[in-house]
Amino acid sequence: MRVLVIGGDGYCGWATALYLANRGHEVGILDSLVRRHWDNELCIQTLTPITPIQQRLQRWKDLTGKSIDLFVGDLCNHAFLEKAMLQFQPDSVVHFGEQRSAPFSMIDREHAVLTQVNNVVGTLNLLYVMHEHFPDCHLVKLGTMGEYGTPNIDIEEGYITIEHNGRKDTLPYPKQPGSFYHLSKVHDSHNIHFACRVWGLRATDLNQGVVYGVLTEETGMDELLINRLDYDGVFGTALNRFCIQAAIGHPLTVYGKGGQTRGFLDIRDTVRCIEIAVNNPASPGEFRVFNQFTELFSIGDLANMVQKAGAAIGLQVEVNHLENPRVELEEHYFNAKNTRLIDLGLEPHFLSDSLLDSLLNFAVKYKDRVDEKEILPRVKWKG
Ligand code: NAD
Ligand code: USQ
Repeated sequence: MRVLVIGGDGYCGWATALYLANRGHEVGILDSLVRRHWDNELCIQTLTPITPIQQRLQRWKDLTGKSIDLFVGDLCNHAFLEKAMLQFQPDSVVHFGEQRSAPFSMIDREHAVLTQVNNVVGTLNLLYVMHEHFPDCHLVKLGTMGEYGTPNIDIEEGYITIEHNGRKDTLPYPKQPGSFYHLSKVHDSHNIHFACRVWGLRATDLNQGVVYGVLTEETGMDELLINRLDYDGVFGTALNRFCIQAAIGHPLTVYGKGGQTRGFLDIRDTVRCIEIAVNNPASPGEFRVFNQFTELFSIGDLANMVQKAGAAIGLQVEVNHLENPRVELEEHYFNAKNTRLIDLGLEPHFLSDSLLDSLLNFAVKYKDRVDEKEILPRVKWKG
C-alpha cells in the first residue's frame, strides 16, 4: 500500500514510517519540521541526538535500498497539502502531524490558539483533500485516551449504548479532556466523524495512551536513525521522564498524590497498531475508534517500578511528590477497554518484561546531554 505518514519526523511518526517501509509498504513522509522549531524556541533538546530528516532518509536508503518520499510543508497550507497528496497518491494516510503537548497548549492564550488552529485546521484541510481527490483513502488518525478524561464508569472504545426514558441508542462516548491540547483532539474526532457520515470517508481514530520507550527494530539499525526521546517539562511524558530522571540522579517528579491512572504502551506496539489499522481499513462511511494502549498504571506505581528497576542496575532513585501544576483528579476510578486491536492481532509488549531496564540503560548512555534546568514542570494550568 502507499502510506503517507504525516508528522513522520516526530517520535511516533519516524518509528512508524520506517516500520511500514520495512514491511513492504511504499511510504511517504509529510512534515513541516515545526516540532524542531518549537524545541529551539523553548531551548530544549531531545535526549538523543537526532539528525536532520534528509540525512535520516539518506541513511535509511543506503542501509535498506528503500526510499521514502519527503514532503516538507505545513498541513495547514491547503495548496501544499493538495499538491503533495496528488503527487504521492496515498491509499492510506496516517496522521500524527499535530502539536501534541498538553503543557505547551496551556502556556498562554497564544499557545492554546496555536495548538487548536494547527491541529483542527490541519485535520480539516486533510479531510477536504480526501473528500475532493481521494474519497476511498483510509485515514488513520492519532487521537488520545485523554479525550475521555477520567469518568467514574468504564470507558468503551469510542461509543456507548445508553438507555434514556425508555429509548436506546449507541452514541459517541462522552468527552471530558484535561487541556486545550486534549480538547483539540476531541474537535478533530467530531470533524472526522462528521466527514465520514456526510461524505462517506473511511477513518480510524486511534485513542492512544502515553507512549514509552525509544527503540524499534528499524530506529536501532544505525545511530543516524535514532528516534527522539523528550524528557523536559513541556514535551517529556511520564515514564520516559522518570527513566531519564533516574539516570541522572534527579528525584522522580510525581505530580500531586500520584494516583492519576492512564493507559500506556511501548513504542513497538504503537508501530504495530498502526500497521494493523492500515492493513484492516474502516469501511466507507465508517468512523471507527480503537483505544490504543496495552496496560493501565498509576503515576505512583510507575515511579515505584522505576525506583526498583533503577536499584537493580545500581541507581539510587528517590521519589518526590511535587505540587501538581495541572488541574486533574489525583485519585479516581479508571477502567478502559482495549480489546479491538488485540482482536485484530496485536501482541502487546509488557512493561515488566525488561523494557524498563533497557530504557534506563538508554537514558544512562545519553545522560550527559540532559539539561537539569528543564526537568521541573514550568507550566501551570491555572496560569
Ligand atoms: P511529535 O511532536 O514528536 O511529532 C509530531 C510531528 O508532527 C512533528 O515532527 C511535527 O513537526 C509535525 N507537525 C506538527 N504540526 C504539523 C503541521 N501543521 N504540518 C505538518 N507537520 C506537523 O509528537 P509524537 O509524540 O510523535 O505524537 C504524534 C501523534 O500521536 C500526535 O498527534 C499525538 O497527539 C499522538 N499521541 C502521542 C502520544 C505520546 O505519548 N507521544 C500519546 C498519544 C497520542
Ligand atoms: N505526570 C507526573 N509527573 C511528570 C509528568 C507527568 O506526575 O513528570 C503526570 C501528569 O500530571 C498526568 C500524567 O502523568 O497525570 C500523564 O502526563 P504526561 O505528560 O505523561 O502525558 P499527557 O500530558 O497526558 O500527554 C501525553 C502525550 C499526548 C498524549 C497523551 C495520552 O504528550 O500527546 O495524547 O499522553 S493520554 O495521557 O492517554 O491522554
